[in-house]
Amino acid sequence: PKSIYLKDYKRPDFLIEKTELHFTLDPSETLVQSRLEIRRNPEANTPAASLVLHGQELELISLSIDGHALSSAGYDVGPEALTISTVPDEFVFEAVVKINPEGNTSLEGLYKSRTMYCTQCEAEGFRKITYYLDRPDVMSEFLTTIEASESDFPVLLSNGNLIASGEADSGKHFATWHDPFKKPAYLFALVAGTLDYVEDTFTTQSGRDITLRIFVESKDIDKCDHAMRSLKNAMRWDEEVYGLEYDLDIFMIVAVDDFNMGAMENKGLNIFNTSCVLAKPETTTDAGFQRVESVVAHEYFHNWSGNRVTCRDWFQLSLKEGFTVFRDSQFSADMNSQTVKRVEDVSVLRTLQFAEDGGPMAHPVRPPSFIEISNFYTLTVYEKGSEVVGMIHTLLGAENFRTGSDLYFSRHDGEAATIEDFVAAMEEASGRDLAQFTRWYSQAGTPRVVASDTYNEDSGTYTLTLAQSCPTTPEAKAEEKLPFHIPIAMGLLGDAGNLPIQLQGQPADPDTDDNTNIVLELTEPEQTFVFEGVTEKPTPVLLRGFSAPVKLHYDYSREQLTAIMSRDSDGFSRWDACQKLAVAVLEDVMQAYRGDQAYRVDPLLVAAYRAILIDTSLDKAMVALMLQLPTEAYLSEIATEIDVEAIHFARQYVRKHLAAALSAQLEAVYQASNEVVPFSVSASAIASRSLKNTVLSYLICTDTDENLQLAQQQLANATNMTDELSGLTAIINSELATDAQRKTALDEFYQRWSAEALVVNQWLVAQANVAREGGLERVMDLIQHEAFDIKNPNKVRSVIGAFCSGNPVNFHRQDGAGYEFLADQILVLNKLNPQIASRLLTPLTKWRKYDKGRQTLMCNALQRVLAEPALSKDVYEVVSKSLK
Ligand code: B3K
Ligand code: ZN
Repeated sequence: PKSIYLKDYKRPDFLIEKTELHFTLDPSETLVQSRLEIRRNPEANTPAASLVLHGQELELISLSIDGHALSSAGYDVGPEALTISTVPDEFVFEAVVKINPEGNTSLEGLYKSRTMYCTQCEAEGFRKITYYLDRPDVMSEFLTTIEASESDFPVLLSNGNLIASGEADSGKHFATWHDPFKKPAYLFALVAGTLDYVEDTFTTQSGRDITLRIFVESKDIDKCDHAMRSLKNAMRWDEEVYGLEYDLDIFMIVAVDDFNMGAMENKGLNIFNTSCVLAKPETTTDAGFQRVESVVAHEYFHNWSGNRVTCRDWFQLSLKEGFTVFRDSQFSADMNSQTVKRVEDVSVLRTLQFAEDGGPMAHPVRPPSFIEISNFYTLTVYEKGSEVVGMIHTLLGAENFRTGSDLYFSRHDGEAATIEDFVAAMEEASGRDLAQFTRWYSQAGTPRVVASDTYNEDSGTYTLTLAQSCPTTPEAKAEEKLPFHIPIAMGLLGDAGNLPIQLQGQPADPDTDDNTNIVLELTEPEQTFVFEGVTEKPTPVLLRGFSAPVKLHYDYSREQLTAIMSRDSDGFSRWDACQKLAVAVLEDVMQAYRGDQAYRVDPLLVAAYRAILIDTSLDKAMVALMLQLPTEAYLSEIATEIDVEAIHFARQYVRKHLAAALSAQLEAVYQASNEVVPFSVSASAIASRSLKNTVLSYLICTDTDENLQLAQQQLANATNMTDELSGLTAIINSELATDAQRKTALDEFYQRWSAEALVVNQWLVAQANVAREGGLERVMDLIQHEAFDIKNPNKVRSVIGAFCSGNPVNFHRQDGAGYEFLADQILVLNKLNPQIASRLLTPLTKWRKYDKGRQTLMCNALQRVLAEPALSKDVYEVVSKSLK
């Protein structure tokens, strides 16, 4: 397999003005007739170019140009393309091909999920439907007719507006959809099935009525309310915050069970993984509700950031994804809690994206090359891409950012744009030069910023020095990297609270009433900032709100951290200080574990936790977040060499210690928050459950009968899935519970919920994550369970994915059996579903961070995968790059 490079980008030789498709659906022999109005692209300036159309796994039936059938001498068909060497400057191309949806286990192109047909075309799936210029800079108007059995597939959907429907021959019917907006083929969608729907309407700011429909299998019709509410909130929010209005007369969402990712923003016809659309209190956790809200919004926001303005090529993926993640994060923060959302996003970024940035698949937000684009739907392109947009927002301010966004959308509406176009609009709107800033798009790796300071009491000056560097990543050595433009939001903390800030050489800004916060701009390798009028030795609070995706080091004392934790004005910084303190305490225990010394849990942490447990004025969500110790995954990310056992031991030890030392306070909080109130997904109701269940997870560590009973009662009496699943999780992780008690809890839960696939998935995850000994054997049993299906990505993620990334002590067991298990599963999935196989590889790619023994075992597993003769591009790229 060969790499494709951004630097080789060329405009398309041909454009497709109009696309007409006719589908005759059949499980194994679907007929696709296409009629394409094609003309040479004047901008390509390639007057003699042959017509080369993408096409994969298609059975060609016939071809014609301007109504004349082509004989086989007139074209050449390869496994990935159809070439016609001589064509006129403008012509009508027609093709008939046959495809096999039921045999399509890759879930890319047209496939069957349970009883329905559906499609997934991004990035390059349309070429598995018919011959086409399957690239995002070829945008066309689509007219789609679907023909199928009326009794089996009463609902026939595609993009745009329904313009005709009726009877066809032999018990069939048809529907014709027209999408007036030009779009690339990756936004094409088709759905056929027996589906129910809920309907609502939305009146846009300009007074147009939009029909909203969510299509689901009838058994799920009671789980659509939250998605509908979220959709309407997102539509209103995008009008208010970005001035963007919906354009078609109808907006549809379809829920499908077999789906490679969360959802897909096809124009006017979003297709969703059931896990990202269905929700009701009895079956869905609070995290699930929030995921539905954010994914519904994300896909809706793509209508502008992605569809109306799309990407010129797949290297620009973050243009739509980074921006849209930024937009959905802003939305979720507005709907719920700013600080909680920020803490959640930063946790994901620092745990998972930083790990990606430090591993063999590290790539810039705009990758310079790829073998398989599906491998680049990454945390870097999405989450770091969103952080980069967020930094532009911070540097420009909300108002200029909005002006820039308006300019970007008006200037590029109906076009396929680049990241340069986006940055240029932001520069023009604000008058700021973002040239250096764009290095965030081209240099990979997480920059490191080291802060040091001095305080001069006599002159009242405080001097802060910031030095930046960036580690070596596959595309560039550390010494070749140029300095980043890094916005560092910060403040100074004194004994009684935040101190006023006066930067030397900068007049005080009369417009701001908050003079305790400033954004420093670090652009040099090293820079010094002098603050004046500082009346006491301050503690710097750096990177408030996590203003840049960097690793910032400052040598805080533990007392300084507790001061920030209790007194800083920024909620994110208070949480972050708490994490840092917890990391320090955990590292003490890890060191003692390795050195065979006595364990000590710094009483400062116990005191800090006690203080937040008894302070009823605090936001419960923040208390819950602060009480959660850094995860094993985060501790692994920040470690130079990952000591799997020490990390697990330390975390367990500190949890038990805290649970014992704070048992009275924990019990009091549990009782106080275990009130019976009508269910709601308001931020405050979620906060309350989050605190209660965090506390329960501590109480269960005390190994007392009473607390085990507490968990059993919670499981038995729960009226929502958040409480029910927390009860179950507590029991199956309890050291005190007997095997029989654990089994009963699991069996009863399964009996209760076996008909609800999404609940069963959570039941699988809960088991895959149990850290007690024997995890691998339990997971091997689970993949034999009737509830498991290797062809369903949600099941694969719930068992294999959850185990390999969420259960480090068992996955990384010393004998390497966890690695061999994963390699076995990857080899099976490589044939069935390459995208899922490739995603599952992630934990093995991090082998360099483990001890020598594990390194060898992990590499052996990777080598065994690499030796497979029929390796998909997806898996080949990740394995070969990881072993390099
Ligand atoms: N754009 C899709 C992702 C498609 C992934 C293709 N392998 C979902 C999203 O980001 O909204
Ligand atoms: Zn997206």
